[in-house]
Parts: sequence; structure tokens; C-alpha cells
Amino acid sequence: MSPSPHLLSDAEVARFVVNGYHLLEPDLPTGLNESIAQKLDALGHNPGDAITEAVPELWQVLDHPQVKGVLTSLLGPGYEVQSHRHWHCKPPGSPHMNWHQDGLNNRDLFINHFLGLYYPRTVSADMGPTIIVPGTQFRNAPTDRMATYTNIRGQVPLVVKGGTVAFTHYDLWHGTGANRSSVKRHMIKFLFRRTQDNIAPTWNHDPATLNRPHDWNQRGQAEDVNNILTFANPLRVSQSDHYKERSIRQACWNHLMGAAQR
Ligand SMILES: O=C(O)CCC(=O)C(=O)O
Repeated sequence: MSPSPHLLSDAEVARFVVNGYHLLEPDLPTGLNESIAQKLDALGHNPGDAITEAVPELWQVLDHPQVKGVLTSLLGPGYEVQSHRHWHCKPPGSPHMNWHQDGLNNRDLFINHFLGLYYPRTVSADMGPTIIVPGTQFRNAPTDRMATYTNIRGQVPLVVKGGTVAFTHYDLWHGTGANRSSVKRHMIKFLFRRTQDNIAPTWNHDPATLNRPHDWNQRGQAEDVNNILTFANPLRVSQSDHYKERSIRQACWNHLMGAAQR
């Protein structure tokens, strides 16, 4: 693919593989986020998949070049916006949601589908943010047990600016805080799917960044693929666990690079 200002870099793709999420603050037209939030405030019922008919302005988010850039980078240019979508409204006083993984417990070790969570209104810590656990996307856990876990090390509350889109791996562990504020927290969940295996990278790829030597000072903070895939350890797991994780990451990266086609 020829370089584009909206496609991700190698380091950003590698970080998605490792952490299972990527945050974007697209440069949306002035007033769009607030007008979407106000329309959602006024909705009397949840229209399910028809949320985009009730609030057609949501297409301006999905069609934004920066949003398309992330989707193209991670799923290829033929990605599909799936017909299922859902408005998650957390009104004031709503309780927390237990940890869970979406999907059917058949883990996808490659990046063949994922979610886009759009927050039209700024989410503060007391508004019931989505809480994700970076690095859990390749880890299966019994759903009933996971629901009893409490404060998981490494969790990240998505305390975000209005207009943020959080792209999250389908299997990332997540839940929410309680909404203790007096404001409705809105999130629209979209699903995206790959339709074709890559035959080459679909992001701004620079072959020169591959195979850099180990950087024992920067480790996972380094800005090249090799060091990110080798060292990053968002869950701070043990060394033997990390070895296993690394081989899954590498297979995922190779798949994105188009290795399956060669
Ligand atoms: O409302 C949220 O922030 C999270 C919703 C959720 O966990 C889900 O859609 O699976």
C-alpha cells in the first residue's frame, strides 16, 4: 500500500497486536459529537442494530478518513462494517459490569475481526467508563470465574474525550465502572471484519524497522516492531508465560504481513 497520513505505522500495528487496543480521536466536524450525544439522550428506546437509522450522523464517524485508516491498516482495504451494532447507555446510578470477553469463547489468535467503541461524550472516571485489560486478548478464561475477578493489574479505564473511538480486539477482557455521575454515558459498539487474508502489509510499512537488534534499555518502549513484540508485557506476566505469549504475537504479526500467502 502506498503511504497515507491516515494509515497506522508498524509500531502502532505491533502495539495493537500486543495490547489489543488502539485509541483514536478523529478530527470530526465541530458539533458532531455533541449533536449525536443529544440525539441519544432523547431516544426513548434502544433500537438495537437500527441505531444508525435513528442517528444517521454515526456514519460520519465510520466514514471518517482517520477511522477508515485504522480499519484498513488492521483489517485490509476490503474490511466489512458488520450489521450488528449496539448503543450502550449507562444512565446515572447504573452499576458496574463484571469482567467478560465477548464472542463464543473460540479465540481468534489473528486479527480477523474487532470492535470500534465510539464515545460521543467525554467520559470521566465517575461516568461508568468501559474498563479494558490490555494484553488479555489471547487469554481464555472461564466466563463464570472471570466475572468474579476484582481489581485486575494493568486495567485501563477508557476515560476519554468526546469523539474518541477505541478499537478493541474482540477477545479483550473488559467490563465497566458504575455511573456515579449525573450524566448519561453513551457508547456505540460497532463490529468490523476482515474479508481477505493479507498478501502484504496494509498499513504504512517500512521494512527497515523490522529485525532491529534487542534494545535492552528501551525494551517494549522502543519504537520498532521487533522490540515491541519481544519485550512488551502489559500484564507483567512471568517469563515462561511471556515466552508463550511472544510466539502467539509473532504468528499474529506474520499473518498480518501476509505470511500465509507465501
Ligand atoms: O458499556 C460498556 O462500556 C461495555 C459494554 C460491554 O461490555 C459489551 O458490549 O460487551
